[in-house]
Amino acid sequence: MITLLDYGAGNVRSVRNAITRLGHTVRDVQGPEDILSAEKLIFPGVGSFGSVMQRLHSDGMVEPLIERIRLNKPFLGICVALQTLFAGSEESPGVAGLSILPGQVKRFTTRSLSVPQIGWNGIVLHKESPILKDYHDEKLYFVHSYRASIADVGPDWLLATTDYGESFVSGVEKGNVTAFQFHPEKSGEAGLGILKNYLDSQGRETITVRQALPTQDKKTHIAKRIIACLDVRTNDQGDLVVTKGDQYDVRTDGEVRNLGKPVELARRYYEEGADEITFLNITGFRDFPMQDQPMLEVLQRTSENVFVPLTIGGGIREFTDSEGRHYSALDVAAEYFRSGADKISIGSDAVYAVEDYLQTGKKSGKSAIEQISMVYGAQAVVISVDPRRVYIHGPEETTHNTIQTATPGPHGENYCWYQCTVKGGREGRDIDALQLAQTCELLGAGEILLNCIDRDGTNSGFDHELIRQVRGAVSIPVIASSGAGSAQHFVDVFKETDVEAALAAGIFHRREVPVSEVKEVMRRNNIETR
Ligand code: 1PR
Repeated sequence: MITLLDYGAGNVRSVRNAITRLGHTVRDVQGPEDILSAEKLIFPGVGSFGSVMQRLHSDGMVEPLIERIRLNKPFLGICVALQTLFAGSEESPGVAGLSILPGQVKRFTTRSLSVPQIGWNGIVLHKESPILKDYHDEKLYFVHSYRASIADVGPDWLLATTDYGESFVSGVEKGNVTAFQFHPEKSGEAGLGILKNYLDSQGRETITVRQALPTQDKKTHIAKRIIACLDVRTNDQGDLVVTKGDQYDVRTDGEVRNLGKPVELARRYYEEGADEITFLNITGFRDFPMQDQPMLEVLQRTSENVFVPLTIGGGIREFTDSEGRHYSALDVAAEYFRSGADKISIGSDAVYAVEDYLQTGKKSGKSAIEQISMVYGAQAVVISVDPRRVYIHGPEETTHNTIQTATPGPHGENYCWYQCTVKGGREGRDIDALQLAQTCELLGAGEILLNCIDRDGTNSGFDHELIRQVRGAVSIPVIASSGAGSAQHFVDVFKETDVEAALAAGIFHRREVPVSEVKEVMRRNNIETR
């Protein structure tokens, strides 16, 4: 019996599913007394440092947690839970942590790498740990903007470090108390193995100080992520299917293309080694997702078998239903997080939010981006950009950000700008991709999913010109999307641009290239991969 400290924020479903999958039963902490009486406790930290601490205080959990740790009772903290062990965090100035360890958790200061760190990175082990046994050479999934400093953690606690521009603490352990900055429940089979080690471990009565391991200046490297994307919609027969468009047109001879069932395909991609799965409800701009129960069910069922991050997009916006009931974008997102999503992706609504911002010059605080980012953190908010090239003869023809292009337009135009669209590419707006990405970052987005309508479904490779333009303008991670037709195209995009991840749909659905082959070719080309 495992006791879970779930205070109702974000996606704890995956932790639950992982524990159940490993054959254990989950019990929830009902009150402070359960913290002390639990045989084994898991504390998955979700949200900002301040919101976690506030919640622990209001539920009366702070004292029992400190006492549990003092008594050396089995404890596993994940992500922000590791950070709460410290005295405080730059993320929430003035808020005290559990203060088991001294010092402040700080924001990454690296300028050359995107923040948040999103992706699969390694760990350097500083002492043996029964919980990391067999898995310390694996890449594990991290998602965070703040990190604990090695200087604040003595040898009695320091378990693992990771490098992301700088070295930081990715694991602490003393006796039966362990905490990780990475997410074992999102780290595939390796993560499940780590959780199993914890679930099966026999707590030791006394704390034995383990000998430090030689680390020999080992460094870890973040992997470039490969993401499988499933565009989902109801076909004319009323079935929810994975479809795929050519430049966003998903019909052949008037019929919606049916490339498979969402839950089955997601599982296949997980087993082939996809680092992340994205679902896009491509008719979300007209259907209301809260009535779209099948989509929620797709997520719930997928998260039972898929232990890598899940993103869901389509229809994330505020809505008033036919009975006059109002749902904020936050309500919609919350429903998705509860169903197993780690990130939500916003398309059309982001364009409208940016138009508002550019008109008023002020943040309204009301946009979906701002609200969701405030509650769930920037790393949970992805912006899906759907741009299309507008060719021109010279930059003087537009006020938009232009590029000189190596693939000229139909009339020999050597320049273009990338026009953002809404409603699945049906309507062009007076905003370019660079403006959109930059403004969304300002509003609190944590990642950009950069599609390209001109390349979508063409198998002709990613649009490096677009990717370079946007990647160079933001400091959050960018996912290259649209046009992948071979494993080499992934190698090309990672060599030619600085993107953190690349996404594809058609080649995976049509079984032209499996995810495993993409990774094999990346490895052969010395591109860091999981
Ligand atoms: O506007 O917030 O409701 O979100 C709608 C979402 O649905 C957006 O993310 C938008 O990109 C997506 N979408 C809407 N219509 C379509 C369509 O195809 N008719 N799909 C659509 C866009 C997603 C791409 C695709 C890549 C890779 N497709 O990410 O997966 O281009 O494809 P490829 O590898 O086969 O070239 P909202």
